[in-house]
Amino acid sequence: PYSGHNVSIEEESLTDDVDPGAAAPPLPLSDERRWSDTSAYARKKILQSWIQLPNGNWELGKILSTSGEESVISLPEGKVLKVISETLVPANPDILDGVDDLMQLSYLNEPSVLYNLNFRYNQDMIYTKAGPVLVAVNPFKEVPLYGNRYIEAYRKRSNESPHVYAIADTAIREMIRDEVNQSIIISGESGAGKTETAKIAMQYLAALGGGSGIEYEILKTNPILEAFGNAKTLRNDNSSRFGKLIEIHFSDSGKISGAQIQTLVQCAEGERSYHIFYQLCAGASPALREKLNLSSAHEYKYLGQSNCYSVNGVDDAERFHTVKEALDIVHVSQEDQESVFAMLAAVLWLGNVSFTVIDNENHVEPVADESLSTVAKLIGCNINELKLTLSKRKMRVGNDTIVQKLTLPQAIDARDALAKSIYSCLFDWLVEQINKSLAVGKRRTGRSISILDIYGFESFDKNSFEQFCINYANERLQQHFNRHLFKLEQEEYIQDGIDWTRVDFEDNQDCLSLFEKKPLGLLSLLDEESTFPNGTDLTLANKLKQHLHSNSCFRGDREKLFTVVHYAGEVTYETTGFLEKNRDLLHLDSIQLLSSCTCHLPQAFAASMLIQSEKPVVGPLYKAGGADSQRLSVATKFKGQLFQLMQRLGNTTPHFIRCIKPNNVQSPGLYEQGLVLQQLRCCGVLEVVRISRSGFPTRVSHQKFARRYGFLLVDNIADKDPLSVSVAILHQFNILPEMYQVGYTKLFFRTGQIGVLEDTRNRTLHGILRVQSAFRGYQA
Ligand code: AD9
Ligand code: MG
Repeated sequence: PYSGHNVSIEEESLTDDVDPGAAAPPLPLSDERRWSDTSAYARKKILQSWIQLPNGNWELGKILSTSGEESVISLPEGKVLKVISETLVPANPDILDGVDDLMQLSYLNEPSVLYNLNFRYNQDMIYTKAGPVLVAVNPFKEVPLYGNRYIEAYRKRSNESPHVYAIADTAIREMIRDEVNQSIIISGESGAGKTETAKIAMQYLAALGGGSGIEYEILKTNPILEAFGNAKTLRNDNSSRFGKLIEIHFSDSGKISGAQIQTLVQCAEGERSYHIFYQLCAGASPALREKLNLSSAHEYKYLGQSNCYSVNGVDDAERFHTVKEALDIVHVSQEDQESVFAMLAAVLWLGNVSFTVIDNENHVEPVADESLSTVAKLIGCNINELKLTLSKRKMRVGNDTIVQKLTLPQAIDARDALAKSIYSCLFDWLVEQINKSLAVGKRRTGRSISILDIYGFESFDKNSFEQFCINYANERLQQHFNRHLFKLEQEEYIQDGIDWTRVDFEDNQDCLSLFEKKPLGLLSLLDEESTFPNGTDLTLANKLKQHLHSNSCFRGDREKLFTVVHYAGEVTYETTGFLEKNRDLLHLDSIQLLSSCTCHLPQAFAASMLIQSEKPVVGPLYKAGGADSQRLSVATKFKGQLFQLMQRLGNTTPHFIRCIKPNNVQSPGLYEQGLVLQQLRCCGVLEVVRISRSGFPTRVSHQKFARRYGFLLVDNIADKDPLSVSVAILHQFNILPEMYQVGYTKLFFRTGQIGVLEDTRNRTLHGILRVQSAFRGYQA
């Protein structure tokens, strides 16, 4: 889009003034025109324009002249360029700089949105509305926007700038007013600020609904879940490895009465392991160390894999005490806490278990050292049983049970699968304890506000199983979003009897069906291939292509690649690792070992693993074991949790927050256009504003409208009903028919239209005031 050649034109000194009258022209009706309104250049009305530089960034230029197909523009550094007019994208007049709702922009194109967010970001205004959605750009530093003073201002509505507090406030009000449960749905990339945003929203709810003391317990779940569920990654020092929905209950009197947490597994490897391991190693008391036979973090193989033992600015020992206090507050007993720490130590020691080769077929056996004996002691099992579990596998073939000896890689897999399972059961168990502590009890009369903190849509150069799962979840959330926004909106128009030539309502049901259809959908086919012992990444890819090639949301690419047409764009996935990540590698022998333990946690874990097996989805390792030994695949478990989550969200009024990460280096003040743009596209922010504006987003009841503008009418209106008054006003001010619709109870306007009337009203009022004061002056 960049013609690239400088032309020799003398620099002209251009005045900066822009005709403010042209600032908010009536919106063109067609969306296409609003996106790239080049016709405006033809009319030579636009003075400023965006030009895309070869590096992809947009720069603001002044249009010096336009002739034929070419325009001459000057850039800020004084460079003058000749470009093809069509490649220019109109810029908004300066008076629209930094508007707090993107809907107010006259030209709603990508560079204008980027610029507006950047303009605000530079002034620490990290929140901006995009129609009904709140956009939050991560400041990566403390910004003075929080705390009691701000909470009070938003409660009183004396501060109206966009904020998480404002969203939380609206949720509370709508919950009370409409008697409908609410949800705040937060999404964004890793490191974009979802978890912080969720905490800020909780802070507001706790401040307004507090009083019983339970709000304090609810806030304390954060340090616990972060310790056990977060880890340092390259993208975020405190990256959540799980998705979370917290449902906060309110009593009839508007006070918080309890909460429920639901989690969603998100499989991904961190750079460091979960924070709690380092915290335990750094902060355990001498007595606890002794009891758990605990060493320092450096001694454990699971913690040393990345050589990253500390996080900048974080004191792990101190954090350990915070977590213990929080556990006290949510009523996890001392005894249970000790069991939890014992499980953590068991996992660490398990990672140190090593193997020796015992025959010439490379079969192995664990070395009977301190690691092995400590694990046995900590989980309360017989050391020989443990040894057997880590070196052999029982399989049933027909009616016979055969025992297979494990080779080194198999034994390592078995060991790691056991450690991972213990940890994930421990996490689930903790959430269960927290839920018990925060439970509202049976008499649940009030309403709730749920906060969802979950990964947003992801599209990288290479996309794997993790992106596959998370994008599927986002597809579901998007449907919820669409349906809420557009269907409800449409219903309102229809209810009010207005002519609703349907705004293109984008439904992503086709893409969801591609994932969910049985037996020929992505998830079913993946599970099926995972059960075949000979299934490979390539056979999976071929199977998908074979069965889905005619689906319009699917495209088979070369070798292991396939593409899904998501709502936020196409994503190409590579099946490498899909089967392995989808299979649950835990042996039945390991579950049996846990159920034989004398300690209560491992027993509880084994029981919960077996409950999972009720709806069998086979993995290759269990196929021989009969139905009772079959366990859920990772994708199926994910889908189940997602359905539960959607069920909870189903009957709520959603409020959306999209978090944006302005740079990849977690540093303040740095705003990378390309990175931001890609996220805006993924989270549908641009689309939302476009669609909202293509409808009639401003609504005013006839009564209110007549009351506000009736006095402007030239004709006498004393005996007229509000609807007639409304229509008379519209006619007198020549509001174009395509700019409004008259409903039974309300008027519906396109964006910006009401502003025209407001201006007239203000001017008239001003006039009246001037006349009045002149009159008073005359009297004096
Ligand atoms: V992940 O998907 O869990 O990897 P999140 O949750 O999106 O990610 P998180 O909330 O953890 O990101 O934010 C990352 C870091 O950004 C935080 O640790 C803070 O240092 C920083 N951050 C985020 N939001 C704010 C804020 N409102 N004010 C100040 C912030 N710092
Ligand atoms: Mg997070």
